[in-house]
Amino acid sequence: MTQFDVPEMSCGHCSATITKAIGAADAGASVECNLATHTVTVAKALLSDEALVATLKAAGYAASPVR
Ligand SMILES: [Cu+2]
Repeated sequence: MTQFDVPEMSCGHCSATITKAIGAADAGASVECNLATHTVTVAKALLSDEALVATLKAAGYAASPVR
């Protein structure tokens, strides 16, 4: 499980776009978006953290893993 900082995620539309983008790239992943903290938690992903960051970037959101 990895948590990503996604500063530009600010509303339900953003979280829906992000959830859909990750779902399209990795159908088995579970995605939880927290609008209050601007974080996205991805569990059960087959993709690497780097690939998930690239997926979020392609969807229009800069992201970085939280360590
Ligand atoms: Cu939004």
